[in-house]
Amino acid sequence: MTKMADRSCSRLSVISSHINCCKSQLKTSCVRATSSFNCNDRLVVPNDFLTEEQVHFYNKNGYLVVRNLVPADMLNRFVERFHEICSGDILVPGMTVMKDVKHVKWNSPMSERTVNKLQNFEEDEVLFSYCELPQILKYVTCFTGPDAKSVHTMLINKPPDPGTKTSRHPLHQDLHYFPFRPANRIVCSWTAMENVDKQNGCLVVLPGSHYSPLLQHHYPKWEGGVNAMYHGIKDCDSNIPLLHLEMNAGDTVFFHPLLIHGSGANTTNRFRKAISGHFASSHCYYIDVKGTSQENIEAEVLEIVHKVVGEGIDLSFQKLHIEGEAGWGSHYFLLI
Ligand SMILES: O=C(O)CCC(=O)C(=O)O
Repeated sequence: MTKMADRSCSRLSVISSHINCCKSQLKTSCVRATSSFNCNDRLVVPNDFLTEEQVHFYNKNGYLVVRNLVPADMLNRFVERFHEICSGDILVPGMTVMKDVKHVKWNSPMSERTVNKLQNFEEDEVLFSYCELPQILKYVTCFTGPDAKSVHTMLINKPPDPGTKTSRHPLHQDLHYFPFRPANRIVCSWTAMENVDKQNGCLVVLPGSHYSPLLQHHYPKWEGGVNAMYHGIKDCDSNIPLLHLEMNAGDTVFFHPLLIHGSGANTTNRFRKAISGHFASSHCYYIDVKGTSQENIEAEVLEIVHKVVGEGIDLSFQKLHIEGEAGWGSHYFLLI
């Protein structure tokens, strides 16, 4: 707990160095949301950056692919950093390193073949530079508005699947994981770190599904097992017309948090890496998820965090997002 408290203090001081306020601003945000922020029913914030065609496409489909947005030298640096982290040379405070469920069972050591996700890399300056890229933020702010903040970060690795199909990611909506609203002011930016196609498990999306409500999620009953926190939409129709987003390294997709998406198994002997960030307007406000479909993810997150920091600590789903305790969520205002 002392270590955790130390880490929380250091995270908070990093946060203070990015911003002058945090919790108080978030807590008052719902007031400002109604008074000064009146385009929450729009999917795109009025701007003079996106073309009419791009606005129309995002409104209709809930995503927008921008080709060749992140340069190869940056992607190479991210890959290198991933290797440094897997080899244990670098420890990033607050970051969770996840192994594929089969490697958790087999107790395999950390490596590029076993680690499937780095989560919350805000305190790693190399990886976090992704979230600060002007060309990413230029698009992000078309959806969040100018006061964008980073709320979640991931580097997702999909090593060749050895036949267990555990490299699949079930169809889901990202809003399931977020206890704040409005959904229209949240966006994910997902950049392919290498060429991604149907064979190595590119993203699949259901165009237009961002008009659905937030659906009930649970763990799919997959024979080989499912990765921790990989909830999928309950009773999802297996015949829905999914679209494979085949992309080249550096291409980036921006998508709405209600868009139904996931990814298939990597059936090749290549890797499939992507780096992503979720951003939200600092006018977003927290909601109480009690009695909603998000109750199960709240319970699971709190159980995991309590195991790490001990019982008896006053935690809430919202507080974890504010303070980033135990590596879950963080708020770094980007003030652009
Ligand atoms: O990169 C992928 O395969 C899917 C990632 C994703 O949808 C997520 O982590 O929420």
